[in-house]
Amino acid sequence: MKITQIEAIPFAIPYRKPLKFASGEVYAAEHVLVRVHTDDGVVGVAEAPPRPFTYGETQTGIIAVIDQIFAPQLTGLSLLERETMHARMHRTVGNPAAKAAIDMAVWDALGRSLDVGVSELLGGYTDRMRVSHMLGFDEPAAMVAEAERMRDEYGITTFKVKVGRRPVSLDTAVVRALREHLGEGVELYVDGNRGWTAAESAKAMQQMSDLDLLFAEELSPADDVLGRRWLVSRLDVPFIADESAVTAADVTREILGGSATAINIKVARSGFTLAQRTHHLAEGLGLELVMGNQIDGQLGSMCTVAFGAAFELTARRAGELSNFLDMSDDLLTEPLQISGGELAIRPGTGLGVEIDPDKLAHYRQDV
Ligand code: MUC
Ligand code: MG
Repeated sequence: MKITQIEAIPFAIPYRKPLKFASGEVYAAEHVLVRVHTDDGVVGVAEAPPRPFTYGETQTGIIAVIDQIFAPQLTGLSLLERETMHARMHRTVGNPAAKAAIDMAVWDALGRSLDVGVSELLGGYTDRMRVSHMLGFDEPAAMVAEAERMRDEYGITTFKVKVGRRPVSLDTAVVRALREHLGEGVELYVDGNRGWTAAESAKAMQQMSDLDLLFAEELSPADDVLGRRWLVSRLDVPFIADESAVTAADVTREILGGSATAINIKVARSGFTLAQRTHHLAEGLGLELVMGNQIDGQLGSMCTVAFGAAFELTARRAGELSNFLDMSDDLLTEPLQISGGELAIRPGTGLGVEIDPDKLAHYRQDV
């Protein structure tokens, strides 16, 4: 179970329609496929989605940090020495998606080596999650039509609505239209990606106070410390910290400082090992958890559901697992299927998915 090689392979798959939100927009999945090889011939896989507008990582930077720093540090370690791996990677600040993809590929390789599923290895609570679909910026009618299609085709009844535009009425009109067209039976929450000030956020939440929102996420910047604390203290729904709470230490700071009351776990930026730490901390603090989406492809979405299904606290809420549906293609031999509003983990060992060599050859950018 010794690591012999770590590969970082760039690939690009276009989106059928871009996803737009307050801090950026994504037109193509320009991700990095990470493969961890062992001396037993096992290969673990995961994908790293660079999000320069949130974490400062780029596709080229992820490949460079893996090739030049992490691969030499980790080659030769056993798959079981995960704390040693993290101690070594921790010497380099930042680079969350690069570290996370290595961590998840190691867990996949470990599951394959032990002949067990990763989700069972992590916690094994259940085998599926309800799905929440993230709706990017558009006109109200287009966002309603997308939500209706997701409900009718896939049975999805939870929607995260991107907000943070100015004036705030652009977004509050969308949320109102969604509630009016979809009715009381759906769950709606909003994510501002820091686009509004605290005062704008309070105004928007006031305008939507009759719309029965489940959560509000990262409406204003956490760096606006007093404003954010003021905002969170006056809301009557949990306020989710997403990009402001990447590590367990960030979670502690944001929660104890009164700047959030719930947490978004994204395995794309924490991997399974650090996500476990955040999960356990949140459980101890009595916080709501939502499994988030870093605009993941199918491999990343499988990683998210594998972690989310492993614990009662993360399986309780719908996970953001469906944005791969907007991609024109993917790398897996068997595409993920959402049905009845749910996504299930795959039976089998590791993550239970395989990379299609022809698709990888077609989409990889380094040959
Ligand atoms: C979110 O929850 O903020 C968009 C980019 C990213 O990294 O995450 C999102 C979704
Ligand atoms: Mg978010």
